[in-house]
Amino acid sequence: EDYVVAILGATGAVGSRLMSELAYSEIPVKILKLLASKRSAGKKIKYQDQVIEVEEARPESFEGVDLVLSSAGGDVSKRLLPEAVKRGAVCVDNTSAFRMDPTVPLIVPGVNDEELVHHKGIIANPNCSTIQMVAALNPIYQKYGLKQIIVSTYQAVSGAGQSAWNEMLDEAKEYLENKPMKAEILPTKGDLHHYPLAFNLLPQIDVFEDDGYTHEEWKMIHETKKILLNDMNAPDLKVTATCVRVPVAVGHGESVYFTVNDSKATVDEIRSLMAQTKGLVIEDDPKEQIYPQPLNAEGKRETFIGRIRADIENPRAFQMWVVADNLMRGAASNTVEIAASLVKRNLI
Ligand code: A2P
Ligand code: 11C
Repeated sequence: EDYVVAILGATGAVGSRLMSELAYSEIPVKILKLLASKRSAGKKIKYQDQVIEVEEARPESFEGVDLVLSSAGGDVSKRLLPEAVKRGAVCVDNTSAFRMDPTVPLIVPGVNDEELVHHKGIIANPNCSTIQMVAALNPIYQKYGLKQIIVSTYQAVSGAGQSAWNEMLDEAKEYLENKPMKAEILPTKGDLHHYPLAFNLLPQIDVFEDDGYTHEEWKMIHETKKILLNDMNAPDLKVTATCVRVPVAVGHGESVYFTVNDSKATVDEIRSLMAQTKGLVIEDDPKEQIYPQPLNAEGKRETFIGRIRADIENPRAFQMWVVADNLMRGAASNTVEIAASLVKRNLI
């Protein structure tokens, strides 16, 4: 059976990669519909040997659609995905709109695909920074159990969308020409203040919660628990995060400190466990100065891991450095892999 597929947010930074990942996948596509805002209606985009005209996304756009891949922001998903489900489509959503809904599976392929059977029309794709961390930690969690995760992220500007990415490039030019840098989007659209990212670091991704954490940090905590323990508030695993935006175009870096339950875990075992896991690539040779870098991860589907070492003072704790392309591993590849898993399991 071939599917009618719609990409919602096709003109965005993730949208273009959803198209290429769909073409790369084994999902049989009969018709592809490209949906975006009114601004993009009529724009023509190449897909394989066809030229497809972008349509404005409306509830009726989903008539006859089997599968929706969506990445047009949380508000658009909240408004349109229930309309798509009503019309019989299954939606894989790369926004935060439905992730914490207990009836919506939150999936990292290779980690918790078995949850897909419970879907009721919408499947959520986790936040990019959560995906790469959970992908790296899952084999360790399965073998040794995890007690605590302390993560600091170094997140690329593309995570904030194409417009934020363009803003940073403009700022870089302004800085080099000794002009004042104009900031209107970052750290996050619609917030009280905006700051330049070029030649800077912003310890704010998404809005602040009342407890002093940002919403990005909140997502890393609760999504990790939902994916690994099936409960967004699971008390057995302690997770805390500091999320920082860095002036990198593509590729999130994460310094991950984790404590295991099993005192027999060693660095060598952890390294070989991760090396045997599909989708993980070990780049870890301090003598040769080999470690993951965003520039090398760009365009790749894998998660890259290096700097694996033991905490000198705590035999149950370890550190590692994890890098992945946030638009691919953290978004488009994960979304399309979820869709492929649905097809394979006959769940569409
Ligand atoms: P458009 O290009 O027409 O604005 P990014 O994450 O790179 O910012 O991309 C966001 C994506 O979401 C784009 O494809 C954008 O389309 C789409 N989008 C934004 N607002 C809407 C909307 N109201 N309805 C449908 N798509 C939208
Ligand atoms: C960023 N992680 O880098 C965010 C982008 O919940 O899907 C993804 C937001 C989300 O800004």
